[in-house]
Amino acid sequence: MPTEMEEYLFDLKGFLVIREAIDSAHLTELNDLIDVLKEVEVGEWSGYVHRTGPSALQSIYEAGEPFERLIDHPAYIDHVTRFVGGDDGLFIDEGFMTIQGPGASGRLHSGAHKRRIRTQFRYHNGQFRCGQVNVLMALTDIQDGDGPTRVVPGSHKSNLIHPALVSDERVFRDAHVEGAVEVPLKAGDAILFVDALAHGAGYRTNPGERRVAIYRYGPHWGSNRHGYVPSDELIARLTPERRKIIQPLLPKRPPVVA
Ligand SMILES: O=C(O)CCC(=O)C(=O)O
Ligand SMILES: [Fe+2]
Repeated sequence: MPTEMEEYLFDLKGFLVIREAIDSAHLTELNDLIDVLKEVEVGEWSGYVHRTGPSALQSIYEAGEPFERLIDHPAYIDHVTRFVGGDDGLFIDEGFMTIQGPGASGRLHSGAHKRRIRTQFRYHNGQFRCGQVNVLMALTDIQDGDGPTRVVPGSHKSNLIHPALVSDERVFRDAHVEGAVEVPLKAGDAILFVDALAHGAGYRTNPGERRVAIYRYGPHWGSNRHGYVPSDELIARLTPERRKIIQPLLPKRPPVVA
């Protein structure tokens, strides 16, 4: 479970950094799988993994056992459970990864002013009830110049839109954004944040690749953000604990009449 201090800081800032969440042997297994998957053409599938753009691979938990281990990794799963709250368990509504080379950047987006239900931050009666808690895992070092994730601490409770977002949601690229901080990570570290937090990837100036896996957790009654369904093979081989997070409810159909 998160410590009292972690809960205080998550409530205050909207994010936490978990150092050395993934060990180096596991990182090697993940990166070896990615080396193969990055050859998939944009728009094509490798099994149930979908390459949706130059940088994105969707349903990455279908890519093999090393990615399945990330579904309920002991380094963060109790934190996620506490911050999503409720008693009926979790659901991953999007599990993907991105690969970003030199010149890539992410725009600043989100912020509590939107009052979105799906991504909301909520705390009531001693319980967190966040609609979407993201675990962003660094699979490579993401230090100065590598495009560290930037966040606006506290913006998960903001009432006003960040002034830099009003006219252009792409301002985050290279300029300093008032109130934002970079979160440098070593490979294996993770940042956990409620999606209502204003955030975005930084601007990569260095050569090489920035690789992150992102699993978004919400309450068990959610639905996949893009409509992806898990493969029968994945459902069959997952541990019961992991299966419940990928498919919390068994699809119910009338019996097939012969
Ligand atoms: O890659 C990043 O640093 C940001 C990703 C992002 O926007 C998200 O996880 O919602
Ligand atoms: Fe985001």
